[in-house]
This record gives sequence, structure tokens and C-alpha cells, in this order.
Amino acid sequence: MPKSKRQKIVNLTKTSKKGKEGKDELVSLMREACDTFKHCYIFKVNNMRNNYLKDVRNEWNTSRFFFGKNKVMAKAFGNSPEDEYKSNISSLSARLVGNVGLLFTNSEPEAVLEYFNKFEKQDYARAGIKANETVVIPAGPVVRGEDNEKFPHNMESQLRHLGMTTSLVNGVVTNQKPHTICKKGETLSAEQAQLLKHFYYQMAVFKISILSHWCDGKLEILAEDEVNNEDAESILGKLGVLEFDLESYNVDWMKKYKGKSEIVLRPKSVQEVSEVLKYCNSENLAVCPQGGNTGLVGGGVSVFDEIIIQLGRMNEIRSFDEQSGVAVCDAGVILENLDNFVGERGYMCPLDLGAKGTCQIGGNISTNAGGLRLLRYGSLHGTVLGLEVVLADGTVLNNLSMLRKDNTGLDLKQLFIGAEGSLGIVTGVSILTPKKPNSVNVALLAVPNYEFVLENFKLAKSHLGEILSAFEFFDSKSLQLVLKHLNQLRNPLPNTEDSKFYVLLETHGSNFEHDQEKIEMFLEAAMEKEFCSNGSLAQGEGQVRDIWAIREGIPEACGKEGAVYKYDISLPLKSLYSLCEVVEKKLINDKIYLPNDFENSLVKQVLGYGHVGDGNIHLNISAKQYDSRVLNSIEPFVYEFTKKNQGSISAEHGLGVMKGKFISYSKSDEMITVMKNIKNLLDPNGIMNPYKFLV
Ligand code: FAD
Ligand code: 2HG
Ligand code: ZN
Repeated sequence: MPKSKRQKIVNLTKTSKKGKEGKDELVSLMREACDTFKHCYIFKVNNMRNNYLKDVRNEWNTSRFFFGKNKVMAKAFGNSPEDEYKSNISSLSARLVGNVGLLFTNSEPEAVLEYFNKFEKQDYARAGIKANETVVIPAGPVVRGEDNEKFPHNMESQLRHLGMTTSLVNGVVTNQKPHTICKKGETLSAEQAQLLKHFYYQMAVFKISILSHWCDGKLEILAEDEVNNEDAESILGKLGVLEFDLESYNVDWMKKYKGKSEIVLRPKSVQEVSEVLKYCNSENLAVCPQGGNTGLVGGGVSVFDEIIIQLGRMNEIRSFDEQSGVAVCDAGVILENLDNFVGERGYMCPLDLGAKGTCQIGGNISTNAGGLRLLRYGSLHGTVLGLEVVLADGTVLNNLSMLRKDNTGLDLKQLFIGAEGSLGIVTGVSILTPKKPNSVNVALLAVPNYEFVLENFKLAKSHLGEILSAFEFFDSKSLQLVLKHLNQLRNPLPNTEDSKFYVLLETHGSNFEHDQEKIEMFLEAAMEKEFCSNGSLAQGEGQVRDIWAIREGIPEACGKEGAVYKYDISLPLKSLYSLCEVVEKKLINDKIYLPNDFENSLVKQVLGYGHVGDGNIHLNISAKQYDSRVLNSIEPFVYEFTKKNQGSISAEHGLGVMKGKFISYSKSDEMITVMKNIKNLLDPNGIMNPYKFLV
């Protein structure tokens, strides 16, 4: 799968060689400015907005600005009279604290102060700053702005998600009861800031205050800086937070969910994660943990402007025990890198999935990813031996146990496996890896109907029992889509167009001849019973890879076809594929899918594939574009069908933003209450990945 572009990433610390070169360059540019300009001013920015700072820079384009990297700026001046670059300039160094910058200019103080005292720009407040007035939206039709502009009807659901009691009455957004967005003096949450923006209330003022002035060896203090809660960004600023082009962090893998986060943090250590969460918790700032951003339910991207905490720089493998096969690593290690690392030592990751080149082990744990071999190697609830987790208030729970057995008290790590970032941030993982098999065999079968897919599964279990490592299936529509979009792949079973299904089965064993003999006997029996019309046993690693590439390529091919609605459902095996059939019928009845009228059909096709061995199907509905008419035809129908058939509405991808509100189709009220109590206990301010999971 394609790796997402990683551009302009914000780091909390900079350790690379490039970083060092950058620092040296800054030091020499600053010293050049010291030689060129007569005056140097320290200024502080309140409510930083890059666009306004840019305007100021343009107006002062014959002067020189430096902003950020306080330590490096101090180094350029010198930190003491012994190493200072100009007489008494080291006295400025101690004042380089917080969200401050330097202005080198030849303008005299009167002109500088006059300009900056006047320069102010109103803007929308962000979470973390204090409200300067109380704002109440009255009951009745919702309007905004001085001209009482009507609220666009397509934004009604956003207002509701942000806590208002709105509904559409004859197409008009109407508030059922008065809603207080904020009270004067209250620290704004992300939701409040978002609402204020929707209602055009600008509560932040971008302002530059001149704090001190240096000229010819003399230091003049013009204003004392106060670090206070009003400027949350200045405190985050100390941790290296900047705003850049954040598209790849705000948009999910399917391009279905789009957040509006303006800040991405990429911490390097558990201490940094702890410091950030402690601060965010104290300021009620919502955060969204993010791993490789390959999740399929919108859990890893922000909904509004939650701060994204991306774990990619925590990517060290901390230890590996070659006796036990226990690996301990940072949460941001990419799954494939971990698999390669243990692979070189004769082991393999117990988990494998198509997104392995991008997803992170911390993301896998947080979604309790199932993958392609759960049938054989079990779920992460069994293979994860310990976790290091930072709670919302910054507390570090260190339980990186390497023990297989540990019955002392409650097994707290289990709470975080599949918690989707709602309870804390996983920063470290201890995982049991199995030995790599000596022999791997893969077969692909063309199967005439779904009933025979199940017959093959039964037969495979009796013939291959202990060596069976995967039993996957896909319908012929899935195969056609892969062949259409992934040009490099060929059908290993040509002339099987009549077969509605394909089964991929794999064995992991220790004796190649023995295993091959077993799999051949299975294939013979399956052919004899006519459970399959054709079958192919991969010869060599290349063919093994090619067959797996077809199965793993289905999500990518679906994505290339257009918009996709994905449903990841557990059902009793006998009704697994009937989900696709009934949904297809429903879409046809609702005139959303017109199989014989492509031009006017909203849906292109309905297909199914997945992990038969785990009773988990992936229903994918390919559509021309995301459209509420398609969605309304599928939901809650899919969830009702699943409930009626004793299934689960989320087998392995989690709830995220997509399914949080449907949890009651799979869990009782009592269970949901206990979950909510646990959430409130660990995250009383609700800062961890809000609007998702438990809503
Ligand atoms: P993200 O997408 O970044 O995040 C997922 C969730 O976990 C979010 O809620 C996020 O907030 C949270 N999170 C991430 N990191 C942390 C952390 N360190 N601490 C706390 N919370 C965190 N899934 C399967 O189960 N089986 C499959 O076979 C499978 N195949 C896939 C194939 C493809 C091609 C793709 C695109 C996806 C597939 N997925 C599959 C879905 C996805 O890859 C998994 O859910 C994966 O585990 C997500 O990992 P990630 O690092 O990308 O997490
Ligand atoms: C798979 O099994 C993944 O390939 C993705 O879980 C499923 O794209 C999907 O619906
Ligand atoms: Zn899957």
C-alpha cells in the first residue's frame, strides 16, 4: 500500500544532523543581524496566528525577525558576559522564554512602540483561552452574525454534535432550548471554540507586545512578560508546537473523514507524552492520538480541532529476548519494521495485515487489530504481555511485563487493547512473538458458492488442523476489482469466471514435505467432493506473495474505484455472506443501486471478503461518491441485521467516529454504563479522543 507523504512535521526535540546544521545557520544569521542593526527588541506574541505575523514581517521588511528556537537564539547572543557576542547582549538571553521573538531594526523605540501598540487583529479563539463574554444562543430558529444570517441546514448535525439541542424544522435549523456556549472567564474547550467560530464570535486578539530593548550595550525593560493561562499556545509553544500543512494528519486513509486540527505534536519520549497530556488536561484541551493513520473508522483523525499526538517518532525497539521471543518496543514502531526485526532473529509478529508498511504497533493495539492470521496466532489480548500507557492527566502506567503469567490483581493492560485512544496513549509495548515457521504453503481455490466455502473450511480444519494459519475468502467481484486496479497482479486461476468465491488458505508448519503432502491431500479431497472447481498451490515464495497480494490488495482496489462504505461485521459463519446479499437487495429496492442502469445508479457494486476463519466479513459498498441517500439506505439496516443474527457491528476495526453511536446494537446498556464509568474514571475531563467510541 502507498505510504502517506510526511511533510513539514513538528518535532518536540530536534536531534538530527540536519537539525544541527539548521541551528548553526540560525546562530550565524543572528550574529549577522547584530552586526547590521542598531536596535534589538524582544517581543511577545499573544494568540499567535501565522498569517498576521507574516503581515507584520512584510511591513517591516527592511528589518529582521527571528521567532521560535529560544535556546538557539540565546546561544547566538551568548549566555554570560564571558561568551556574549556584543556588549551586554547576553542579558537578553535570559529573557527569551515562551512565545517570544526578536526584531532587529534601525527604527528608534518611539516608532516601534507606536506601531506595535496600535497593531491588533481580532480572530477566533482556540481551545484553552478564556472567554471574554458570556454567549447564549436563544431557543428558536438559529441565526448568526450582525445581519441575523440563517444557519445553513447542512450544518445542523455539527451543532448537535457540539452539544446544542438543534433539529431541522421545515428545513430551518432550530434550537430546542437556549444554549450557553460559554461563560465569561471560563477556559474554552475545543467544542466551545468551534461553536463560537460558527456563530462568528471572535474572542482572541493577535497582538505583539514589545518587552525589552537592547541598543549599544544598554538594556531597557519596557514591559514584564507574564506567562499565564490565557495564552495556551505560548505554553504549547515551549514544547515546539507549530502550525504547518497538516492535510495528511487531518484526513484518514479512505479520505472519508476530515478533521480540522491545527496542531500536530510528535513526541519523542514517554516523558514528553506525559508533559503534553498533563498540560492539555489542565487546560481542557482535547487530543487525538494517531499512529499510522490507516484506521478505517475515522478514529485516528480529529473531528474538530483536537490536538493530534502522532507517535511516529517513538520508533525504537527497546529489547528482544531470543529465548522467549518477547519484544519490547515503542508504540510508534511500524508493524512491518517490528516484523523484519524479529524476523532476522527467527521470529515473526503474531499479527499481520495489509497496512503493515504504515500502521504502528501502538495503533494495532489501540484498535485490537485482528489481521490475517488471528485464526492461528490469536488476538492481541493474548499476545500482548505488557503496556506502557500515559493517562489523560499525564500519569505513566508502566506495566511493560515480559511475563507470560501474572495474576497479581486486575489485568489493566486489557483495558487499553481496543480502547481506540479513549483512555490514554500507549507509548510502549511488550509482545510475545512466535517462531517463524520453517515451511509456508499457500493455496487458492475457486469455489462455486458460499456453502462450499464453509465446507472447504471444515475440510481444511480436519486435514490441516494444527498447521492451518489463515483461511480467507473473497467474492469474484473483489477479485475483478483487484485485477482492474492493481495492474501488476494476475489471476492465478484463469477460466474460473463461473466461481462466485475464492478461498485463500495458508499453512505454517515445520516440515515442508510433510505439510505439502497434507495440503495436497486436502486439495484432492476438496476437488473430489466438488467443493472447488479449481485450485492452485503456490510454488515458491514469489507465488506465495502474489496470491497474498490479491487478498491484501482488495481494500486498496476498492479505494481506487471511488467512495467506499465499509462494514466490518462478525456473524455466525452460516450467515456471514448473506449480509452482502441482503444489503445488495435493500439497495436495489431503495433504487440506490441500479445494476442495469450504471448512469443513474449511486452505488457501483456491493462486495464481500474477509476472514472466514474468524467469522468476520468485510462488506464494501462501492459508490460514485459519499452521498447521504446511500448511507440512509444502509444504516441502520446493516446494524439491525447484525443484531438480529447475533453478530458484532465491529469485528476488528473498532468504533471510531463511524460507529460510536451504534454501540448499543452490540452491547447492553449495563455494559455501556460500565464502559462510560471507566472512561470517566481515567479521563474525567473527556480530553481523550472525544466525539468517538463512546458517545
Ligand atoms: P491509526 O489509524 O492512526 O489509529 C487508530 C485508532 O487508534 C485511533 O482511534 C487512534 O486514536 C488510536 N491510536 C493510534 N495509536 C495510538 C496510541 N499509541 N495510543 C492510543 N491510541 C492510539 N485492521 C484489522 O484489524 N485487520 C486487517 O486485516 C486490516 N487490514 C487493513 C488493510 C488496509 C489496506 C488498511 C488501510 C487498513 C487495514 N486495517 C486492518 C485497519 C488498520 O490498519 C488497523 O486498524 C490498524 O491497527 C491501525 O493502526 P494505525 O497505527 O494506523 O492507527
Ligand atoms: C482486511 O481484512 C482489512 O483486508 C480491511 O480488515 C477491510 O477494507 C476493508 O473493509
Ligand atoms: Zn480484516
